[in-house]
Amino acid sequence: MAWFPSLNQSGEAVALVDGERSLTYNELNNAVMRVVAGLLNGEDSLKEERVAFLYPASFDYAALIIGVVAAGGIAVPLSVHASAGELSHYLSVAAVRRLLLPGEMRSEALDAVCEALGVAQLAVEDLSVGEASHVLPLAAEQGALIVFTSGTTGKPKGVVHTVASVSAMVISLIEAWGWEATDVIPLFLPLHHIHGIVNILLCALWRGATVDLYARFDAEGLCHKVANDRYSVFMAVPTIYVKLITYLKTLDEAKCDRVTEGFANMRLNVSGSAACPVPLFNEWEALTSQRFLERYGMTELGMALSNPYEGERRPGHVGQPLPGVLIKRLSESGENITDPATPGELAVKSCTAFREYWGNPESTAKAFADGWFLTGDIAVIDEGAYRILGRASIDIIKSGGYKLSALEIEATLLEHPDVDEVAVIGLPDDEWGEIVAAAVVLANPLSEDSLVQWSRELMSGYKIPRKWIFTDALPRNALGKVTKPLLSAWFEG
Ligand code: MLC
Ligand code: AMP
Repeated sequence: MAWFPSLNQSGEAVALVDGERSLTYNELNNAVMRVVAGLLNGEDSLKEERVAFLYPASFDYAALIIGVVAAGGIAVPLSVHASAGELSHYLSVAAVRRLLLPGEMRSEALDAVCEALGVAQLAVEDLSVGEASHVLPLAAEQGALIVFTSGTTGKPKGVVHTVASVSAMVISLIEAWGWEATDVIPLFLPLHHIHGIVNILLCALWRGATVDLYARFDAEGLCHKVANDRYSVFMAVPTIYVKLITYLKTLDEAKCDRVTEGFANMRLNVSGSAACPVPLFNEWEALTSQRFLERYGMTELGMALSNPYEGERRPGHVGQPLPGVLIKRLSESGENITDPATPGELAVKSCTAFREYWGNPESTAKAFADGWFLTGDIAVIDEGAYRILGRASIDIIKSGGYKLSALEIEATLLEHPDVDEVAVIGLPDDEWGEIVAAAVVLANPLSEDSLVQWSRELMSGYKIPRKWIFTDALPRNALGKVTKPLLSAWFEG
């Protein structure tokens, strides 16, 4: 199986740019080969060893994500914003033995986690620079990538993609969205999720295009480059487009015009990972004359539905199944819905679908019905284009493109000795899509601030509720279950 043909074919073309530094495909190939030889250390395959890494967007990150797979391992890119507790969960679920990270990512808390789990920490430079090993060819079904995702139960699960499913995702999007070797794209999305990893980094590098790396989303720096016509393609979550519009409004007219022209001159602006509100679609078009290509995807599936690259892109709709994707819609009782206007849960079969949740056969089995992956997303079909209405579960929250589990946040907050009961919900929000809100019953007096500070030690900042209500009792039904739909009204006003 040819893994990353561009490494040998794109030669002196620039693969990656990080500030003032750039890396050609030849140099990337050498870096990948060093990772392969260093990890293998004389063996011929890592045999699906899960090699985790905690690198920000960097040349090392790119060499690792390609190199671990080339060496027969499973790449486990971890969030650089994760708490030590979250990292402990990821490392133990994936039974990781080696964690690669730069010195600045090391901490006492992480040292303790790694010691407890028997995980060796090393930097890319620490890998031995032995002779290039004889590497076994990759099999289509071997694992390539584990990405953690939240679900409706328990802590995040490790979604295993194979060499075949990752290759299929990349090849399908390159074809569908017209990637060219001349493309230049900025990458500011987190690199522990499919959007940043596959749709941007791997697609661009596979095609021999150029990726500008950003440590984080930076509207000013990005718009400066956009104004200089640096980019041909732009991909982001809706929240980022909202933030860009807010930033544009701070500029004087001439500067703003230059930036919007820069967007207008691109060949493609993609929105995804969360619903793009129609007013946002229209505002972006009015500013930049770009009609977003909105698409729908999921960690377990890669991209499933997409508006056309050429053809009508309808606001509020996510288009049609990508080639190789089969979709049906199911009723609550699992029956096939044929009436396009009747809402149904999307069930998907695709060559881009994941293999399993690592070490969790029970959840893997539950995720499918007769071989169809159950997405939990409800949709209708309007004149041939799918429209996502929402999710079947109230316990999944999408905030700024991150999928968050209300139950996981509740379980964490309940660890506080002064918290007796808690219910977490998502509230609609113009900028973030949804924001996290918590209603809490306290056992002992506790301030919101101290609860927030305490939470920071245990969870990533983006999971921490933005709105809090402290109450004597949560609304419950006759069975004692919290009636979450009633809770939203508590936060109004
Ligand atoms: C950051 N914060 C968030 C947040 N992101 N809070 C809620 N939701 C979020 N998404 C909080 C931080 O914890 C911090 O809080 C404060 O906001 C400022 O942090 P920041 O890092 O400066 O924010 P910013 O850079 O503006 O980040 C916003 C963002 C980021 C939109 C750039 O959220 C982001 O990159 N989102 C993309 C996620 C993504 O790639 N999803 C794809 C999943 S794959 P405090 O309190 O610490 O100050 C998928 C499949 C598919 O869904 O279809 O693509
Ligand atoms: P994740 O598990 O982080 O990959 O998130 C996948 C979820 O994001 C999907 O199940 C949808 O709920 C949501 N999603 C992704 N793209 C879109 C979109 N274009 N419109 C609405 N929801 C989306």
